[in-house]
Amino acid sequence: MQTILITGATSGIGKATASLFAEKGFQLILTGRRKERLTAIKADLKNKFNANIHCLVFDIRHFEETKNAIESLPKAFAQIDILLNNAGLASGYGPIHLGEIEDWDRMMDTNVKGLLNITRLVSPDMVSKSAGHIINVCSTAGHEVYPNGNVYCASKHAVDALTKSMRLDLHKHNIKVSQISPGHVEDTEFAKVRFHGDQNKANIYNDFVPLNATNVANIIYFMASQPSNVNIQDILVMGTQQASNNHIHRSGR
Ligand code: NDP
Ligand code: 8X3
Repeated sequence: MQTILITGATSGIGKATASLFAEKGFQLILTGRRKERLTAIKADLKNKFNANIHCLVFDIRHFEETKNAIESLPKAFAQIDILLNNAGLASGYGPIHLGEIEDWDRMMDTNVKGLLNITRLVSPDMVSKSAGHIINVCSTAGHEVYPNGNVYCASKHAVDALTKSMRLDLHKHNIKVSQISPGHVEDTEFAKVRFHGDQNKANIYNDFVPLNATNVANIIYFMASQPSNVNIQDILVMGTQQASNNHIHRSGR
């Protein structure tokens, strides 16, 4: 049985991916800061799919906390086949000269340093066994920029650079490094978090149909289920009404 560790499994893309991989018979390590969410998701997936699940509660921004969590894994969960680097967020939306330092720290510490923290802890074991797959959740914001997106876009450009450079370092150890770069995705808490809980501002999907979290989970599963000689490097995917970060046909749902 293969084991996947999913960061940021308490909602959105991570939660949808946890459900799909449980259905497909994977053993899961689910992580996030909200313990009660993880407990409920574990019970639900155990009930639906009889899935083996271990939950780890930690803040990925802090290396020592992340290290303690990984080191606490029971033996049955210690061999990680797939690492899904999904935990991430946008915090704030505004021009650079009015940016909040706290928002900038939150995004860079989570999206870039958090991804690095867990990769540093999980990848050595993959190297020692010459097997493994790391899938990074990037964004269209890692490929192009848009007004008011400045630091979030920079953090996702950094993810794109790390995906490419991790692949250069790890391909000789038979480790696949892949990336998915979605445009707007609903059934997530992304917009609510970006707008600091302001539900009115977070209503950004009223007038077009974006991707949903299950669409993205399906693509992640497609990436993870290729034969051993195939590594999908990046999938850039948007809803049909979205052509780029700056071109959305808001013609209704
Ligand atoms: P959600 O807000 O629904 O999920 C984000 C997840 O990240 C949560 O499970 C959250 O868990 C976790 N997380 C955030 N900060 C931390 C932290 N400090 N430590 C540990 N876990 C953390 O949003 P999405 O599902 O949309 O986001 C998932 C990924 O997809 C992100 O990397 C995002 O940038 C990317 N993305 C999203 C798009 C969208 O339009 N929704 C489009 C393209 C990419 P908890 O709060 O419990 O810690
Ligand atoms: C999330 C999509 O367009 O808000 O990465 O940057 S977007």
